[in-house]
Amino acid sequence: MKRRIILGTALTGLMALSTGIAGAETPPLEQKDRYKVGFAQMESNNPWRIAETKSFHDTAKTCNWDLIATDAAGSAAKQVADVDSMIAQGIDVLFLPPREEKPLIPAVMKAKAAGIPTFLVDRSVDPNVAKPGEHFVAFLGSDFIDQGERAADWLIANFEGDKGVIVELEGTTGSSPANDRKKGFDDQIATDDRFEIVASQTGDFARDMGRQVMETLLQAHPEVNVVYAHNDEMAIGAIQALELAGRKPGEDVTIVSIDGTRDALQAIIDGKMGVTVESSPFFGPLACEVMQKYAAGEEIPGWVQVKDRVFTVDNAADHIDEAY
Ligand code: GYE
Repeated sequence: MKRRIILGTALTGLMALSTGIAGAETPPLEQKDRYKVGFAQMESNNPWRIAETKSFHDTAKTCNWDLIATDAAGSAAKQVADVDSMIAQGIDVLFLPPREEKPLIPAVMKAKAAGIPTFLVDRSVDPNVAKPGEHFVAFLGSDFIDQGERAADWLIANFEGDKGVIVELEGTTGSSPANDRKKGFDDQIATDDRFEIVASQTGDFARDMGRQVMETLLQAHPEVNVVYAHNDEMAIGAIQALELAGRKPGEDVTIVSIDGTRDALQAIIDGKMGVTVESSPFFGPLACEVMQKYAAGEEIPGWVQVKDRVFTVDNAADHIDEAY
């Protein structure tokens, strides 16, 4: 019995050596004509997520992927289970947008243990626990702190009143964009003493929850004249709540947000929203390019950073046709 355990351990050790799974390196990716690719989407309740999933399906055709795409319907636990099932189906490579920073770490670790290289797309995991170049190859995505700072910069430069009373609608609790968009904005706005954030609450990156939270916060803070939403869906929800309460978004309430959805660009054109800092959902082509470089043995930086634009009344009409 003892002997068998020792043998088993030796065998696992050998396998680990040959595939690199036990070491500090990420698993290699063989160069082949077709790849079995997993894309474990977190939810499909907003245009951003739908555009991202479509981008992966479109890219599958041009990048020779046999794509397995799942939808965790807003549950981190289901997202982990979806990755388990992709591992069981023998995917070559995993693209994972982790819904929250900590709960998805087991999925990253399990993929590595199974010898599957993982690329995080659009959101990241807790960098103190899972690291690029070791547990996953790279994070493909935006600088969320910078996005928050740029939203604050626009407000500082364009707010005309004496006192800005801000309600902040946060994204999904425990997600990297919610953490970082809050930090970037809050730190930057603290440099201008005209502004005060009177309430900051999660709307889970969802339109309807943004509307409901705004309704409640408006009752508690009727003096609010600025809304900073961590994404456009919540900003649109907030606009609905404000209008229902007889307020005039764009006139007596300044709305600043992040993403660049079609509805947000339309709201800017209509004069209801001031700015949206871009956060693009079109990750498919970048995923294809980075994966091919990795398979060719090229060095991949731990963070493949996406550059974002800013949409205001000056350029919203020029970009609405390419929006989603
Ligand atoms: O801003 C939001 C989506 O993770 C960058 O998630 C993404 C964010 C995006 O639900 O609309």
